[in-house]
Amino acid sequence: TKSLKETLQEVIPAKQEQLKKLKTEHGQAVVGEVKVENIIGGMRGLKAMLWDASVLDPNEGIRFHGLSIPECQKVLPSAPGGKEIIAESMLWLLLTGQVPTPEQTKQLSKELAEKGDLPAYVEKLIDSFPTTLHPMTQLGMGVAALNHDSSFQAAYEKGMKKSEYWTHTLDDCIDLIARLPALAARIYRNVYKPGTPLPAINKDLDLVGNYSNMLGYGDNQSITEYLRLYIALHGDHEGGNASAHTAHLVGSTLSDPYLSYSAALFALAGPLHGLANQEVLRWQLAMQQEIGSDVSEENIKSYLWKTLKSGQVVPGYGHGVLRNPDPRFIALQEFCNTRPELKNSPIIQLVNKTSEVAPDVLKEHGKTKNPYPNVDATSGCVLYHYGFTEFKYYTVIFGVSRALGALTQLVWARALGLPLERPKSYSMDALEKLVKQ
Ligand code: FAM
Repeated sequence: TKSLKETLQEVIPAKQEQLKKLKTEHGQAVVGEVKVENIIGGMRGLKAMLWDASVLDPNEGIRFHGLSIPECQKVLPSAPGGKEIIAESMLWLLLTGQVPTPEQTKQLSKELAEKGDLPAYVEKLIDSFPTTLHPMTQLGMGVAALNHDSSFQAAYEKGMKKSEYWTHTLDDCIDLIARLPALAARIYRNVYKPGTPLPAINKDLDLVGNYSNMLGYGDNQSITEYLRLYIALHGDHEGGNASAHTAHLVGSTLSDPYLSYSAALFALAGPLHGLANQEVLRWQLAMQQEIGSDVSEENIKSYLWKTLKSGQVVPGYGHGVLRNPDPRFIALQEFCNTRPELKNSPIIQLVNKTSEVAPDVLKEHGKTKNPYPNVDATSGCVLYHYGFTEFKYYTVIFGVSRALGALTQLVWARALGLPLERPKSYSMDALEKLVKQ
């Protein structure tokens, strides 16, 4: 059985060759135009980044190395005794472009569990934070502090060859992914369950199985399976989203993976990005309180209008790229539909009903280019149903997940020798001058 590193060693030369060919044969080909509105509009729609592991089609949604979410659910190995995709099999697919065997997945689980303990100084750092510090701030700081042990940084200082960048990047990325559950669970325990003992990492469990266990949900197979699915599905969403892009940008300066991913986490902490799942829950609960048990279309509609008229966005709806219901939302809905306790849960029923009513209201409102639910329209509400009600923590789970894709790309950026990212900016005066020419 080939290890992850051996598999990567095999696939990298062909990709390096592909890039070289693309550059020499098509380097001057034009893929689009840049309008002033793109420059003003947050570069929306510009085809300007290389990101190999996943591509987001506006209508169809995400594909990981060409595989749709239902296809991934069919072919990617799950945890022993489980049914859902696990982080290890998604990570393997993202990194190598290949579907791992159950044996390879298990081997990777074992490697991650063995590397999963936090260094004592990071435990101390996390324990020193006030419990009122937002969990995402704590996570970002903890991840940055892990760079104390960066293999990439140490090798760079000694003077490594460019061809060795990726192996050290991979070592750091695997170490970081391995340690995320212990870090994220420690934050949860400190903030929400102070004084309760944190279970040790179980070497026979997968990454998310351990995470769930350390959070205190290890006995609940249903929530553990949900976390596995959620974390695998959220792993990557091409390169232009704020967190992935931040990791890529910071990594391009040859900052190590810990610093790069910590920067990404602070982008994820914004309400228009990763914080949306906590916002959705807050908003759905306020709706539930206002409309009470009469979950009629009319009541939901008028609550939606109330939100819009007060100048707020409807959280969980719209997307920078997608123009259809998010297939990740659909996959989570299907997870709920196959479990009676979730199907009958009042909050899930409200989410489902809202997803039927909101698109027409948002179309009538006429602003958003995508009136359909994104993944966060339901992700936090499922956790809430399970009694996992500390919604300020939800983005941390997203942060554990997004590491899979953002860190994959760091490995590839170094393997492909991608340069420092440096787009050209203009002042308004300079732009005016440019368009008048
Ligand atoms: N409710 C009300 N208005 C909305 C809206 C929504 N859900 N989504 C977009 N709009 C507005 C938007 O504010 C903008 O208004 P202005 O012209 O007044 O600035 C207009 O519609 C055009 O926006 P767009 O081009 O359709 O969307 P953007 O690409 O600018 O923004 C989002 C994309 C996701 C930031 C935006 O749809 C939004 O704010 N959604 C609600 C928050 C949310 O659910 N974020 C989670 C995104 C998620 F996928 C993730 O990162 N996890």
